Amino acid sequence: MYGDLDRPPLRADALNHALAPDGFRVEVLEETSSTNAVVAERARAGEPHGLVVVAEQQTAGRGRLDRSWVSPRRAGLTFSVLVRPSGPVHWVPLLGGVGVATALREHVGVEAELKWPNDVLVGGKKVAGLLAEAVDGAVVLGIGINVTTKADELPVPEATSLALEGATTTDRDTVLRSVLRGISDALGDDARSSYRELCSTLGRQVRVDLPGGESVSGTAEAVDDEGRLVVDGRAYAAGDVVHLR
Ligand code: BT5
Repeated sequence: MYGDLDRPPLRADALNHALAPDGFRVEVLEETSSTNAVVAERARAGEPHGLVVVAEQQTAGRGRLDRSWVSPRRAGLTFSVLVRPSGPVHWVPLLGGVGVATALREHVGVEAELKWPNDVLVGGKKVAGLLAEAVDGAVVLGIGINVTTKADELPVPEATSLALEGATTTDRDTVLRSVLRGISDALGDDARSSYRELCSTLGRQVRVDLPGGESVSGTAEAVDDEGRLVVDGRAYAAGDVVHLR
């Protein structure tokens, strides 16, 4: 087991001080069900852009569809950002992924890439996942990143953590600061071309498992203006991608 010394708590005051110039207000909760649920509630109540709620532990962390996100207390970062986009909402989750992947590459020393729609992979394994939910014109961008998680703590064999991939830092304050700044830059610059560069799905043979239960296989050719994945000429708005080769 990791003791408290190995997994220190986040420092809310320092985070707020560092991130206020970037327009973020950070709240750290010791435990909650799901940070997406907390931020969605605040969005409905009219909270402005820039709220970030981080939980040291989630008891009901969510993935897409009815899946869950599982992470031991303080082993990772689990947080949600309230985004009130000035442009089209379709690209917000994809640009969020660009922010995460760019920050991990530039400040954390891992070769992060994106699997459509927005899994963050290192060495082909998932180090982070994003879940975007639309709430009254706002987007709640939920992000889970495995930081010091050990192999036997990861829920699935296709997962990894920054520590396991030889990151130059596993200090969660540092990683969170870099990632939030990365997200702010990616949203501000409308970094669609960066998405296409970082997305290792493009140009590959893939299988897309569609929400209805069907699957299609083919070449992932493009991501269109609505953020959909184009496979052999047909665009798909949702689904789980398997990279075949
Ligand atoms: C995602 O869903 O990858 C989106 C995950 C978003 C989590 C954040 S944490 C903060 C915020 N609050 C929330 O409640 N959620 C967001 P999806 O693509 O559906 O992947 C879920 C699948 O990934 C699961 O079914 C597992 O197979 C796997 N998984 C679960 N926990 C994982 C972990 N820690 N690392 C890697 N894979 C994981």
